[in-house]
Amino acid sequence: MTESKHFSTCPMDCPSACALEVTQTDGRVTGLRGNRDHPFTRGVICGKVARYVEIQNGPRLTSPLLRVGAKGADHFRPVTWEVALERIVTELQRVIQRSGPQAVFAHFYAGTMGLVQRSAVERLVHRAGFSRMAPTICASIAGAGWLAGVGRKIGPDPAEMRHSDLILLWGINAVSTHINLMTFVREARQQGARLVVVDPYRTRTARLADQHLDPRPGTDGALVAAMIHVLLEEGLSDPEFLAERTDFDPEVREHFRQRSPEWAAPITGLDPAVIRAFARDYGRARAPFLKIGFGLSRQANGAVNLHAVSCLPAVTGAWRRVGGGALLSTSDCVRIDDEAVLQSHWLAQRPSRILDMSRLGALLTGAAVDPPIEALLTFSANPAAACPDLSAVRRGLLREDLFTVVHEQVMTDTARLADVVLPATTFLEHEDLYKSYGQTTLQWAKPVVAPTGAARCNHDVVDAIARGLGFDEPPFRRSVAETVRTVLADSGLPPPESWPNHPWLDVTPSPDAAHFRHGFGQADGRFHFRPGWRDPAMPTLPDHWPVNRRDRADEASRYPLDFMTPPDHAVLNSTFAGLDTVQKRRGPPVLMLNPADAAARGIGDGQPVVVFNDLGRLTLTARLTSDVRPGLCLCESNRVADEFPEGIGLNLLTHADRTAPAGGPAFHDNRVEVAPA
Ligand SMILES: Nc1nc2c(c(=O)[nH]1)N[C@H]1C(S)=C(S)[C@@H](COP(=O)(O)OP(=O)(O)OC[C@H]3O[C@@H](n4cnc5c(=O)[nH]c(N)nc54)[C@H](O)[C@@H]3O)O[C@H]1N2
Ligand SMILES: Nc1nc2c(c(=O)[nH]1)N[C@H]1C(S)=C(S)[C@@H](COP(=O)(O)OP(=O)(O)OC[C@H]3O[C@@H](n4cnc5c(=O)[nH]c(N)nc54)[C@H](O)[C@@H]3O)O[C@H]1N2
Ligand code: SF4
Ligand SMILES: [Mo]
Repeated sequence: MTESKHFSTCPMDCPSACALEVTQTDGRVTGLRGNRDHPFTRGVICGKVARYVEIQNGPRLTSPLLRVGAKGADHFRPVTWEVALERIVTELQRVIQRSGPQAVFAHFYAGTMGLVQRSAVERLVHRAGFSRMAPTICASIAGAGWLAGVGRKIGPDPAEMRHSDLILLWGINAVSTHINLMTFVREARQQGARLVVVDPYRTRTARLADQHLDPRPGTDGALVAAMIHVLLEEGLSDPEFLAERTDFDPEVREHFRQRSPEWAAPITGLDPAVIRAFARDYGRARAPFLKIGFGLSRQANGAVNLHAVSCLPAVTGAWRRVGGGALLSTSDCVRIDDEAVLQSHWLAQRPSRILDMSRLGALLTGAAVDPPIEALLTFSANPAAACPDLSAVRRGLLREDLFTVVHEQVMTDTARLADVVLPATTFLEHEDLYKSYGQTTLQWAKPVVAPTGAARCNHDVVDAIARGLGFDEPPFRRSVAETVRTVLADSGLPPPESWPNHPWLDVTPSPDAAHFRHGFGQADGRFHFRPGWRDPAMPTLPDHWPVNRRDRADEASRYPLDFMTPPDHAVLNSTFAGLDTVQKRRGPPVLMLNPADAAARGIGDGQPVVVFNDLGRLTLTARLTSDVRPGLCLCESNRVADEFPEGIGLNLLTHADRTAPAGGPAFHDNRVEVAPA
């Protein structure tokens, strides 16, 4: 028996981007653990990835597959890569000849966050003139909200929390979604800091907090406006910071003067005294660290709310202090030039249309799409689970005239509906570079084991399809290793072997940069209370913007309950959802419902219920709990279609409406009615 240890990086779409230590025994991966030397990972990884061997050595796709029989019948036959590629090339050429290259659409996301693998398909899109994709499924609403005020996606290093006396986790369920952050929260609490969680339901994170505030979903703008009202009225603001470092002026002051806690109370469902006390706690804290999550942005008014929350440290000048300020994302800590991956220069010759990935259902089924999508290439994504308005997505994927290719590691809800399924390597089988949106290192990971079966990485599959289509340029003939080196060189970064902390590179911004001491990321260097939304319907100042499902008269009355679909603890998006062990441990999907709402409907604990709205109906098991307030119910997401009697996933009940200002689904902004099944 030969055993060896290897460095790697978790490739999941998770802000932690953990540095891993992987054990390999006789050519197989036998264990994964957190790297103890990495400054953010500190030896801790989540329970999900700790069991990654169940995927790595589990029911993987090992060979290309061709569909046999009707779509969705789930019959495939294994073929060689040659046969699969020939089929793909023939079908794509047929579509291109008939309807032009824009009839081909590549839908890809963050199954791997690796810089080289994740975006590989874009160079084929650019060269061939396929339809381009607006990557809105996750971070576009939050990003817009943050950039409107702060202007740049950096902020204080979570390691600063130990200097903070108040930690706010706002719209983030870090215990489930960003476990390593909790290491720093724990350290701060040992030094005496208080922890407050703002989340509409009592999450695992909220349970740990000194205080949990549970505003109704989509009302953070109102809560913050009232907090700022109190901060200004009670002398808890920093007038010098406001005058010198922000666009604050008498008009802004007058706006907040009209937003009292009494005004916000009926909107948020919080007691005015609670809002007032919370504002005072924030205003009196010396160095409050505000960690903002993505969850609060997944609302129709999410960008407005997120911008509002980001205003708090600008009012009190908390940015000035070590341990104070706010952090959404660290993604601008390092500037990566990935033109070697993307080859976007080809766009100049063939600028193609841009389609919104979150509206895949409408794109595949709508009459207004011209030319219609006739071929779909899916990489590192599982739209038949992750996209909103699933019934439209599913109808689209079932179109007999749609040619679908899915490149995957495991059989997923999307792969089941494909014409050709291609086996993909895992991060333990291919090389890549990883930046992070929650910590401040760049990492490099090499393969630990050989590919499983005939699996190939995204980079190689894209290049093989491109060459089959006759694109023979050098960018389609480079190895992954060469591309990694070119990306680093183009970004002005040294090759990985020379990184002092090999295999990671510290890209932590200076404290001055992280606290914007030389100016915020706006042209005028100031923090903007005026978000300057280009969409004239959006409020000009931080406010409650009543455009959510609850605010639509027709829907609010027919569907009396707010309904959210936040991520499950044990599953990351759809990764791990297919494992038997996970499904057994989780049991069937559960609807969390307040006992008062259950009583009004004659629903008992553990009883099957139907949850429905205009989009569809799903059967779940009721769990009566005061973890949700009256009027709110929710189902933690990330299930496979087979776990529901209806054979379709939770996103059946979520809307795909384009959210202002830049698109993106409002996954937690739904209305439903619930009845005994
Ligand atoms: N276990 C697990 N971890 C994950 C993932 C997963 O699926 N499972 N997904 C990964 C990905 S892709 C991402 S983007 C991150 C996301 O991780 P987070 O940033 O934590 O975002 P979410 O989990 O979507 O939502 C966080 C919380 O926001 C709350 N929320 C919903 N609406 C509102 C609101 O209007 N106001 C406020 N204040 N809160 C609200 C939800 O109840 C939820 O508890 O997690 C990553 N990590
Ligand atoms: N209801 C509801 N829906 C949601 C959310 C929610 O909170 N609620 N969250 C949303 C969010 S934040 C996000 S980011 C999206 C995620 O949406 P997606 O990114 O579409 O969902 P994933 O489940 O992460 O799918 C990634 C797939 O990529 C595969 N994969 C992993 N690595 C590789 C690789 O190297 N190559 C290839 N070819 N495949 C690979 C995995 O096996 C997995 O099946 O879901 C969104 N959907
Ligand atoms: S999913 Fe997140 S917390 Fe878990 S190992 Fe990966 S990066 Fe770390
Ligand atoms: Mo995400």
